[in-house]
Amino acid sequence: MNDQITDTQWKQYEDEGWLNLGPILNSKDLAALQQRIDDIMLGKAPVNYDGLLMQLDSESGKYEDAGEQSRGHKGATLNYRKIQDLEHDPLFLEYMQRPIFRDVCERVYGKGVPIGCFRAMFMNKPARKGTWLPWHQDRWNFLDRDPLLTVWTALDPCTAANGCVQVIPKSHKLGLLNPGHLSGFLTPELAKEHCPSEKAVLLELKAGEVVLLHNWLLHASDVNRSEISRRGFSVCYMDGRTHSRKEDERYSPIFGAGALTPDGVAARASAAKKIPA
Ligand SMILES: O=C(O)CCC(=O)C(=O)O
Repeated sequence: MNDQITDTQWKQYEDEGWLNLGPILNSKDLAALQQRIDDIMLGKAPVNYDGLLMQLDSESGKYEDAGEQSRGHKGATLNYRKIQDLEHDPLFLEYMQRPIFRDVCERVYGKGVPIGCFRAMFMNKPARKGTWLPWHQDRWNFLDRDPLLTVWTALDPCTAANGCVQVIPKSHKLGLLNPGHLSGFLTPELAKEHCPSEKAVLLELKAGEVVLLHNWLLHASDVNRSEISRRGFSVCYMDGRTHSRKEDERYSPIFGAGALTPDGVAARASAAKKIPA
């Protein structure tokens, strides 16, 4: 298992805007996270469902047909597209707080800078389903500074057939192309200009492997044309001093003073309502 990042790898990340860190989860830890996310989807996990943003997948494969993104369980099915706020699950939090990710955060944001979580989300392409996610950069116009780092972990083997993430290398150096995230998919003209298929690199990964993505790197992902689900866990680490113009937004501290702890999270989850009605 890889538990450190080298200066050579870091230079590659800075040049290309992405880096395959290789295997980070051993088979036991991988199996535990796979089981936990399936249990969450099936309504069997000891989590506070009212604290999780959950979205069902689309039936048509079109992004605009995906279910509403809102808090709470939406039925016992593996056909979820997205589940967010997973830092409130002790297993996922423990994984997010591994020393290798602290090291990467220090390289991005500087030593001693508190690190928060902009989002910790499960991104799923159920077998023979999934939704085309158009080309975009990860940027949100209500923050006073951009989060810069996403750590994407394969919970299944990810291939062209099941809708692996694809990227345009070095595109993080193009500056900011889309004005905001939610309406921020590239226009068809910009996608044609910057994301021709011959430039796209498919991030095919083994289960348990991790890629680092610069948040300005153009990325997309296709539908799943296979029988194998494509489960991924995507964590966007931010400078903990970031301010949001949205009054009700709070970001969980992950590294530094006041950071969440797996025990604290587990205790809060067990005090809250667990199993959905
Ligand atoms: O998992 C995917 O298909 C896309 C993920 C993504 O856009 C992200 O992690 O920012």
